[in-house]
Amino acid sequence: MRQADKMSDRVEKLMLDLFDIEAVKFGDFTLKSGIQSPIYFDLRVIVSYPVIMLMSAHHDVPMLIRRKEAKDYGTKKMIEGKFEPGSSCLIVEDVVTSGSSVKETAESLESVGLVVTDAVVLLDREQGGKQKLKEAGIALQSICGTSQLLRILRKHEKIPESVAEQVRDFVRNNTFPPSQEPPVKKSRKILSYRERGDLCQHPVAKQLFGIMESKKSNLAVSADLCTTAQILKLADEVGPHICMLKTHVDIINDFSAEFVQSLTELANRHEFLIFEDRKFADIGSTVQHQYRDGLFQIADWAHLINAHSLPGAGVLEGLKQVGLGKQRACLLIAEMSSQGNLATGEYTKATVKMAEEHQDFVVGFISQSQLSDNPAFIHMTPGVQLSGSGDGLGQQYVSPWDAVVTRRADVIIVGRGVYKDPDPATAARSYQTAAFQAYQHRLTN
Ligand code: 5BU
Repeated sequence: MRQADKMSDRVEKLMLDLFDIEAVKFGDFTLKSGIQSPIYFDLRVIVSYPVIMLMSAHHDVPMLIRRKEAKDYGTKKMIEGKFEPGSSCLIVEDVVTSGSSVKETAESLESVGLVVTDAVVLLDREQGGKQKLKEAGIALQSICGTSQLLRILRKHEKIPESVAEQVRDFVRNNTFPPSQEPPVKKSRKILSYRERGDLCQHPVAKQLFGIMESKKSNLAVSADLCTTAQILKLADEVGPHICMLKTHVDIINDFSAEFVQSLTELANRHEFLIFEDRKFADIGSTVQHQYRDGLFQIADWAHLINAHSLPGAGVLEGLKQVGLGKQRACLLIAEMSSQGNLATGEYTKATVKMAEEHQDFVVGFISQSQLSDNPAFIHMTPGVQLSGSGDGLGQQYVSPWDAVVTRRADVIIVGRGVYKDPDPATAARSYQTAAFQAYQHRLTN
């Protein structure tokens, strides 16, 4: 027997069962909306029907439950169950009429960072819900619709033709009209930095989102200078305008423990994090030493470091063993700003996957575009300048607006645009304003 025939036989059997247990009733019913209906579905009885109840156990996927109202005691959660922000969630409903209940459920799920693109429903009353949900970007699959149900019940002479006709008339006259708007691709609500900070597990990511929100800054300045005095002077000047200072510690001529201490004091005073752009790219055992030991002892002072995914997951395992105990975090380099770089396509995709598998340590990406829907991941984009398109050595620049609005960066990283300016504090303020206004534009559009 063909697969499709088997399926339709099972649907037929299920519909007859639902009729027999009175989950589908015919008569004169007042619906929640106040409308009089000749057909009524009461699928609460299927708690004794294991088909739906066992879906998640049968497929071994975690199940979440949405409360109608947040309980007013305990955790006050609308969504019960364990999940990672950014995970996809399939909505399973019993009956769909106008689609508004599925839409509300999708909105609750999205407000906690879950991604909703599909819903399945046992019975579609065929009153416009499918179209409404399509407009909202949710594809609805139903096991059976009213018209098929009526055909099955008529075939088995469970109801007279007059009742079937009455129901068909009712559906025809009570279909929710599709909206006048042309279908648009669903745009998910953009969460604020504060909301994303609340969703993060890692303390460094939480702290960074908190600083970005309270200082109104999504600007990181790259202090690519070669003396400690120059770096400390710059950090003090731009400190009020930045959420993060990025260093290249191996270009400093006079590195010392005192420098680290002074930089840490400035970071505390001005409230910014320190990111050492070390780009670890060796086997786990070697990067462990590079991170912990040597002249720089990076793990002792840098809140954040970054790594190439090129060596495979071992690079993260090695760094993690040093950094996790110190509550440090890592960014993976998924894309680069330089002309002709090879971090593209499958390499970038594999990097995102690696980050997803190491969320206890990896808090985001150095990238040129948004690569993950997971709101806990921070995307940082270098190669940003207000004027200038390149540096003659492969660097390629985009504007703060392009980086944040078009490419969906969370943080812009600016080096020469700030520290080469005769007045770095004013330059930093300009970049801060441009990038934060771009973020606010994204939030409201
Ligand atoms: P610039 O002066 O704004 O061009 O400095 C950019 C900084 O970001 C510099 O420290 C680079 O090492 C760093 N960077 C980058 O420019 N592009 C990349 O793809 C990565 C890092 Br990864």
